[in-house]
Amino acid sequence: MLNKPFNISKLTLFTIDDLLIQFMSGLKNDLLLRTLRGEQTERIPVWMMRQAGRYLPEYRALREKYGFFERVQNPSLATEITIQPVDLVGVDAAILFSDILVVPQAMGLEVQLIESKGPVLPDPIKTQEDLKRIRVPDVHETLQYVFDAIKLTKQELNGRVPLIGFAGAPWTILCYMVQGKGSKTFDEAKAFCYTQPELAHQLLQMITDTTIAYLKAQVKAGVDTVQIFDSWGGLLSKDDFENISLKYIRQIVHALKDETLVIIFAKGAWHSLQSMTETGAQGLGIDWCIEPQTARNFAGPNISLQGNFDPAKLLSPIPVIQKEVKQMLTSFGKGRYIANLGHGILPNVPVDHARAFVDTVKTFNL
Ligand code: 1CP
Repeated sequence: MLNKPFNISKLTLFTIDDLLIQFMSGLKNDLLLRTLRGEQTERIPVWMMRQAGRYLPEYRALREKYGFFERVQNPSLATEITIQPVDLVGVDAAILFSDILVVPQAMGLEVQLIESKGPVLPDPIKTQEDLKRIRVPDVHETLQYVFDAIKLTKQELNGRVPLIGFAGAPWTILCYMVQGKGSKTFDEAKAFCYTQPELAHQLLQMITDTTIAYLKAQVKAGVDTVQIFDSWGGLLSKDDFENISLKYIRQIVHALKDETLVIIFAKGAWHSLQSMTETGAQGLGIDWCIEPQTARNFAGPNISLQGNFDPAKLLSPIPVIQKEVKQMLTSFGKGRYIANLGHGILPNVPVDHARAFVDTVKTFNL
């Protein structure tokens, strides 16, 4: 009788078990974590990739005053930006405001963020000689500001929602370290892997070792789960993805498996969803170019899928967003599903459209 669900508010149904788990984890809303563990939840959790960013006027105001890395390296600014979408849009998880490029920076490469141009690394890696300029750093010496930001954010969140930590996948980090800037094709990074494979694997291993230490320290500082962003995984063929990307992601998931829950998001790498599931990760991000049912068939039943709303569709009128979101939720079906976009939110999305996305998920009954 005690374990019958009962109403606490109009929206939520809790069982005594749910309440006990939530009490033990110190989180008032742990929908995301329970979904990753494959447990039943009263509704689908929702967050948005790049939710802390330029579509929010409150973020743009801080952007006027402080440089990008100033915002990233100052724990109280990073905390404020991390929490903005929780307060303003009502997402079920916070993701630490930082960037995947703090890793090459910590390894010894200069990284600049140039207004309207994106990231620039003026001295990229091209030769064996260049490799001598970088190292696997002590993450506490180089990235302590991230761990301080995590501790402060956890304090300020005060258990409202889980905090997601993250890092780039080694292949995606190599893309920037070799190409030196953003690119549609990352042709120089690919050529580097194809013409100097030994060097490429040395570099990928150094990035992997750094990332493992970095993510372990994020977990120790308090993040509740981590996401590995392989934004450029989809530029590789299935075989190359296995050899250049997944091999290293596997090492990372393996190193973290007893410490936290892991989500892999390899944009465009639909062909490898099954292999990614076999890494032991608990979540798989997917983009809008694969249908939910096809992704589920590839991934099997034992992993949570996350995605896959086309970010550009948030520019549609609100009633269209509501209709399309409901259609997406229906296609994914019940259980092991986290609502999200298929890539980062665009800077020109009106805040009330982002809120409509989140609210439609939160009020949806399957
Ligand atoms: O204010 C600004 O103009 C800076 C824009 C910006 C922001 C808000 C950059 C520069 N990074 C970030 C934050 C960021 N980056 C987060 C914060 C947490 C969140 O809200 O999600 C995260 C998770 C990232 C991760 C990131 N950085 C990725 C992987 C995710 C993705 O979108 O594919 C990548 C590829 C980067 C590199 C990067 N940093 C910034 C930009 C504009 C880019 C992309 C450049 C390119 O297109 O190649």
